[in-house]
Amino acid sequence: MEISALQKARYAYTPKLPASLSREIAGIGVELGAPTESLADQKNLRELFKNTYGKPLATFVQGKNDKIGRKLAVGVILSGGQAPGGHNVIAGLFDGLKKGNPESKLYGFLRGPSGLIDNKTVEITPAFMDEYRNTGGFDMIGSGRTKIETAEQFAASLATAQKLALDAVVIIGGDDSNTNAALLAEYFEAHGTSGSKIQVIGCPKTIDGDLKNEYIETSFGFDTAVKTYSELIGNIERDANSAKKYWHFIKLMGRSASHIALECALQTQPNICLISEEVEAKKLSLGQIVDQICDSVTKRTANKENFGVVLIPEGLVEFIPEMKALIAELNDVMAHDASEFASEGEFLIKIDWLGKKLSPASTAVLKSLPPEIAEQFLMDRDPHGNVQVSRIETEKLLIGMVEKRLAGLKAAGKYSGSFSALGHFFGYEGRCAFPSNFDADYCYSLGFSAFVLIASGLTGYLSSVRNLCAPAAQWIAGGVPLTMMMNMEQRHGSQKPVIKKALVELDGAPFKALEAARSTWAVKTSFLFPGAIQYFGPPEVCDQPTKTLKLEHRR
Ligand code: FBP
Repeated sequence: MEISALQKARYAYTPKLPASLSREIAGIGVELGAPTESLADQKNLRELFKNTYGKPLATFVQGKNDKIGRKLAVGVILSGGQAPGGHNVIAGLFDGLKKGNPESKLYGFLRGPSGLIDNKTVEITPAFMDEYRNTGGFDMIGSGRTKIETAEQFAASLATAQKLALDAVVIIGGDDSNTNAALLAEYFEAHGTSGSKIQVIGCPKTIDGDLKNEYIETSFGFDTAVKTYSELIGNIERDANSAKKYWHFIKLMGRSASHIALECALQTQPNICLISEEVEAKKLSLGQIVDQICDSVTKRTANKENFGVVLIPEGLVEFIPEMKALIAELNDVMAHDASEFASEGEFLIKIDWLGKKLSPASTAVLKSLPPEIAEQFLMDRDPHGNVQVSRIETEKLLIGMVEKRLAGLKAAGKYSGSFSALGHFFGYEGRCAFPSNFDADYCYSLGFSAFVLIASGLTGYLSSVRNLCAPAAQWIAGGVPLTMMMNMEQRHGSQKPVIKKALVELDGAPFKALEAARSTWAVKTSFLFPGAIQYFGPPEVCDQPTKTLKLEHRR
């Protein structure tokens, strides 16, 4: 295999571990806290997770661990969208297993959870592992979005795990995949042969940054993805400031939450950064959002600056009240009348048919959209029932509406500038970058922690590494019970147990930092150019966590 110079250099990088995990393996003890409760809906969740509800928090400390040297067989799954650092989670898990007992085995399930259902595996050998250390991507074993949900799928998963004589399965995924991990842990506890119950451990992955809480400070991949996008945004800002002729509308991945857009704004200081959670809280209509953008455009024109940068979170449309209602109604129709919907064929026929199913207000909103955008609202949902926001071209929708509004202002003599806009979407560009030093270290530590949780006999936990603004040696490693992060939510038309998504908090320090600066940025060019991720060099350039993490956790 031909490899780049950087890939070769990254093979030689040794990820840092917290002190609690770098000691001699038999000295890694586990301290268990008091029983825990779920975030909400305790009664329902206790009932649904009879065997795994309410486990104690686990923290790794100096101590004696008699179980850690057992010979183990573990299977690992990469689930959902790619996020930089996934290979290092596998590396941490692999190295932990081999350190515990050189005869332990690690299997990779191919192409996501379906690999577990269909028993498609590869054994991870030392040579195979070495090809992927500190590299981006999930190509080592592939990923997928299959959801384990039917009785047959759960039974097939158990059969595979038993056939391979597994002690545990590790699921590396986001909120939906870890909800699946919680369900699988419960199923294995309820159905496994007594004495040989198969454990399930999750690891917090997603560039979206929305799998976080008191014990999970950030999901892995967020750090590298936002730094990659910020580099690109900074480059575009410099181009805009050089040519002085374009407004750039940049949609940023992140699904529902605006963490990525917010962090990129703090790193690059664009003219405008929309935050979906604020749009929802203030019940801003699409028209009001367009007004905000036009206000900045007209003020900058007055300063002879007919250029600028607007950041748009991917999930924005789901938070604009009239669009949110439309999407919710569409989701229900598509869940309950799926075959009828599919058989309606042509887009225009579908729209007519939907007119009979949707409320008059939602029908009007759908019909008011440019047809190519309306069509994007009707595309297939993902296996978890979510609308695929990455495929809705919000940046184009906003450009079109701003152009129209400015034309009106011009006709009324209230605007005299020129407006030429370009749309961009940054998403896939950031998901498979070489993990930053932060993500390389964090992921390796998460994988190693997953091993210690397994070796200590625990199940139904999410691997957790905290205190991330401190040097790696001071990170605090352990596990958080999956049920502790759950509540009940409406999915596919009924109430389901799910891990709660963390959205941007409007009283949180990162949003406050944006709020304090944005009126200046909207008018005055204040661009900041972070440049490319650096892997080698001074710590203030190479080893800084995100601004979000620092604002939320630096004491
Ligand atoms: P996960 O939640 O699985 O980590 O995926 C994140 C994400 O990158 C979102 O930001 C984006 O909306 C979605 O995946 C795109 O999905 P796909 O890769 O299936 O196109």
